[in-house]
Amino acid sequence: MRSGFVAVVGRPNVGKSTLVNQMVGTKVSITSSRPNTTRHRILGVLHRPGAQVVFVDTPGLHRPRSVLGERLNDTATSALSDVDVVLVLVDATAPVGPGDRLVLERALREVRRSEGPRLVVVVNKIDRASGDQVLERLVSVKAAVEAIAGTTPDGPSAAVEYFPVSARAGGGVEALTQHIVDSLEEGPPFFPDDVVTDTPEALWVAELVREQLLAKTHDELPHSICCRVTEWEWPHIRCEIIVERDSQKGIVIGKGGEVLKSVGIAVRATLPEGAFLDLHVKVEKHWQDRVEMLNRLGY
Ligand SMILES: Nc1nc2c(ncn2[C@@H]2O[C@H](COP(=O)(O)OP(=O)(O)OP(=O)(O)O)[C@@H](O)[C@H]2O)c(=O)[nH]1
Ligand SMILES: [Mg+2]
Repeated sequence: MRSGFVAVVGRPNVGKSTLVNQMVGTKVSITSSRPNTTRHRILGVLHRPGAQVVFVDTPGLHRPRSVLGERLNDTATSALSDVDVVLVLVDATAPVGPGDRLVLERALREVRRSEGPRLVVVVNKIDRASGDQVLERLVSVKAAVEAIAGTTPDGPSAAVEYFPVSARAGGGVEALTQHIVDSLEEGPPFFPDDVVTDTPEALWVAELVREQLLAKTHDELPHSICCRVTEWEWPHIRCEIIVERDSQKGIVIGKGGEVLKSVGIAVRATLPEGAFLDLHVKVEKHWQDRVEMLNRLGY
């Protein structure tokens, strides 16, 4: 039996959660076109004959503008320790920039430690880039790795591997997954065969509500939303949607309650039949910068 932990890190929005879902074969992490969608360390367990891979999805590393942002970065950075492989994702549709270099620096800091993880760099979204662009990203991300780690034959950059993939369409993902499985060492499974994640049910429902809200609202709102389940007495689930301002409350509810209603319908469709989802919107001024609030919300 081979087994191991694989941390997936990168700037916000590069497709980390989409890739983890694709590799695991089940949706374990919510995704959206907005940056900073993932706010927790989310596990996704891949079961293969003779192998188990535990992927660790992380919040996108970014320049924080709130205490929440700092905590998200801490969550992502701390996921790098005690893993066997670090997957750094970059986006094929954008040039390799300072945000990517910061991620590579953090990853290489771990890789350099003795018994540190191996580094695999993944160029994602190749379905939206030309062949020339993909090639340019592969070359420039390799140059960035070498600029940070040096080019000595037995140095950390010599062992880094590069994979172009489309996390959304699936292209290249099997080659990457197989490479990871083959590179793991002998070890016991960490989870039973039928377990794909350790996310508690209540947190998952709150995440599904937030995912729908991210898809259905605009502007600055996505960053201001937090969801949490406050009551779970099956089939009755009460989920609170926290926003920062009174004006945002109206947007989340929608004209005649239409936004909230469509969110409820979409989430209920993914839950076992009979679920009764009660959504409440609440204003908590500046919750993203209030330490005691963040503690209570589990960030
Ligand atoms: N075209 C294309 N879009 C992709 C691909 N992978 C992800 N996306 C899209 O990119 C957006 C961000 O994807 P996520 O998986 O949420 O990105 P993330 O890196 O987890 O983002 P954060 O959690 O905010 O850090 C979504 O709209 C995805 O559908 C891909 O391979 N091709
Ligand atoms: Mg994510």
